[in-house]
Amino acid sequence: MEKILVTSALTYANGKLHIGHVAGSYLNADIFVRYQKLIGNDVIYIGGTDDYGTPISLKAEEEGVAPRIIAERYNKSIKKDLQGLNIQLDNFSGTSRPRHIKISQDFFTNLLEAGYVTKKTLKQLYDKKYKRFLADRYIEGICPYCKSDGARGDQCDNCGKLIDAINLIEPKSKISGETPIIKETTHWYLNLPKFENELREWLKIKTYWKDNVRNFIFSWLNEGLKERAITRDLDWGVPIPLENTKGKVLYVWFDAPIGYISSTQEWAENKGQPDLWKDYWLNPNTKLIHFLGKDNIPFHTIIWPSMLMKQKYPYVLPYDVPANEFLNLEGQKMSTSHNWTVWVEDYLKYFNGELLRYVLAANAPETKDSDFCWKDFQAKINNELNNILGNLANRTFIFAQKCFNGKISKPEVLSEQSQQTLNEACKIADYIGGSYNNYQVRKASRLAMDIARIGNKYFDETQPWFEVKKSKKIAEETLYVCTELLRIISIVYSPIIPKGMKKLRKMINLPGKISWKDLDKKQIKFEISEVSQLFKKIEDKEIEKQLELLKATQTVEEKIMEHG
Ligand code: B3M
Ligand code: ZN
Repeated sequence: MEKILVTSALTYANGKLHIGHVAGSYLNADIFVRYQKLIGNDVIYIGGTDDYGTPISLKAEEEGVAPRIIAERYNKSIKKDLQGLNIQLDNFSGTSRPRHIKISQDFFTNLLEAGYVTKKTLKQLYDKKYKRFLADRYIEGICPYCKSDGARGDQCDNCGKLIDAINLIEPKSKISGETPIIKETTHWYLNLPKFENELREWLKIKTYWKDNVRNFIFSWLNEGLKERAITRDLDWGVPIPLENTKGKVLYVWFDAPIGYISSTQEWAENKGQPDLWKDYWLNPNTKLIHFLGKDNIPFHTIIWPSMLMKQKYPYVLPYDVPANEFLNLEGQKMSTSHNWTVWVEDYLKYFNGELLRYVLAANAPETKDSDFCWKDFQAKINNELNNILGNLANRTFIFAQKCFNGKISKPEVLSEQSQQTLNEACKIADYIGGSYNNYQVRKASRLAMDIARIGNKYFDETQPWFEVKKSKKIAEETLYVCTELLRIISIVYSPIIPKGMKKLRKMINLPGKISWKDLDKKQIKFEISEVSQLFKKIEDKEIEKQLELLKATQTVEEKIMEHG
């Protein structure tokens, strides 16, 4: 049995959950965790919100409330929307909770004492009108690398590069709109160059990491690591644990990943076993797996491991960092500031969470960016879930009820065709397991649907509606094989569409609790009951409605832009 600790990137608590978050790091992690549970591994799934940092304080200023109010509001809202999609984390915390402060400060102190943090006086951008240093997102300008407009003081969304705000071209303060002046301040820097050899050594054996992740890391390393400031002049954040440093806090990207640990500690405390977190974090055999979007790669593969290496506790280092690419919407880059996204809360007002799980899994941005579009959503639900999988269940079960009173038994001998069909399904089920294990959700989904395709083809070829008139036995054999395929599907598809598969199992009178090993337990008899439609079809007008809603938010947005 393996010990696995899975995390999803901590969502900034400055807004609601949208489909980009789901496709980027939540759904794929949830599917992976569900599979690991099915094969009997000891796995916990940890997450929460990233509560500090300028995204949250900016939002608070916009609304004229305290940052804590914003953080708590969105922590609740994100947690609820995740539940609506049946994404089951073992713990969902937030980095502004008290337990997180002490451990973050300890991380800082340990690095400082080990000689990996240095204090420096430097020049920074300062808003004269508001008498404030402009950290990270308080500043915008042109990216010094790719020259795209709207780059933030910490990172450019367009090229993904981390930026030192002072290098932005034509910087503007987000609070006053004015050009900032340059002023001296003091900050603490993490000496990344000093980690280079150790990092390279550690990364040497990570040959199994995804190509997109490895390419990113090595281009970073080859450009040469730079020292990075890990403190900021702000009042919202973890105060730095040194005398006379009022108004200085840890940089959000320093404390955020520590949130994975503090969330695990919270989980252990809630379980009444406060030391249980150590079983995962301090165990060299734990597989620590971070799911995240590609813009978070350098933080998790360079900065975070460096931080972990120099602690007093022997923390485990990331085993894998399966980063996803981005999800676009209707062919355009998703953007929350332009309201060009689908908010999960809104989605759930119209559709079942399972459908989104299915479509995002089938279309996961695993190796390259992918696109969510409503027409394709409808096509996938109607043509695949309904016309292939739903159809196989429907035709098999209705027939079984009509001609066999729902009772189907395994024939003593199976025809060669029947045997081959079952063998093929078992072989595919193995591949599906391998795909889940390799974070290949798209492939797993396609293969699982292939089993249903094979079932429909077999049903068509064996013509039970025709055979039943001559020999009930031959018709029963078809129904047996198809029900057996559906039983297999109910296991292999359960990480992606757990509720639908539970419903399917109920129709075949099989227990809701499953394990991957059940695949081998061939069923001798089936009793089919309570047949109903597995998934509902989506009408054109439902999709038109969504497209209208999307357009409406755009129109409002344009109006705001026009009238200021
Ligand atoms: N909050 C960035 C993001 O939401 C950041 C992730 C933190 S993971 C430790 O993409
Ligand atoms: Zn750029």
